[in-house]
Amino acid sequence: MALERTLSIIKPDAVAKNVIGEILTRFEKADLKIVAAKMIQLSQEQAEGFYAEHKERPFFGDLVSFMTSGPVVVQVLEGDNAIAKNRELMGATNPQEAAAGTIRADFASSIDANAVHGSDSPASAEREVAYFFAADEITSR
Ligand code: RTP
Ligand code: MG
Repeated sequence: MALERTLSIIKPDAVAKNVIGEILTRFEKADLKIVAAKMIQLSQEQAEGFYAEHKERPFFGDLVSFMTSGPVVVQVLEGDNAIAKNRELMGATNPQEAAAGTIRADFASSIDANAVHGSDSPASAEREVAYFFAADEITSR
């Protein structure tokens, strides 16, 4: 299995619900290491740039306003198969379709307020990690 890094974001709804620790615990219990982390308030420009691939989608405006509605916690997770493993822990985008025991099944409220983001491929992981973290902000252990 490949040692990978992936970008995770705890979205404003989950921060507001005070479940940052519960979500981070799931990553740690699944043997993903948190090798970088910070809490930030995204600007409109930052959110638009991050989700640029969805620019033409009908939900883009709602997505950007939701992601800027409060602070988020961005982290880099490292481990075997980290990208797919994190997507499994997250569950489906729509919490009503998310498997029992996943982060979105347990903490998301709607398809917009769906608790977490996770990179969906090695190429997006590389872009997204670099979007939020300089190389010297990521530790190795
Ligand atoms: P994410 O990028 O946040 O990890 O979520 P994802 O891969 O599961 O979903 P994606 O297709 O990349 O969509 C990004 C975010 O946009 C919102 N969305 N709304 N109303 C809708 O039909 C719709 N579809 C997507 C969700 O908040 C989703 O997480
Ligand atoms: Mg996505």
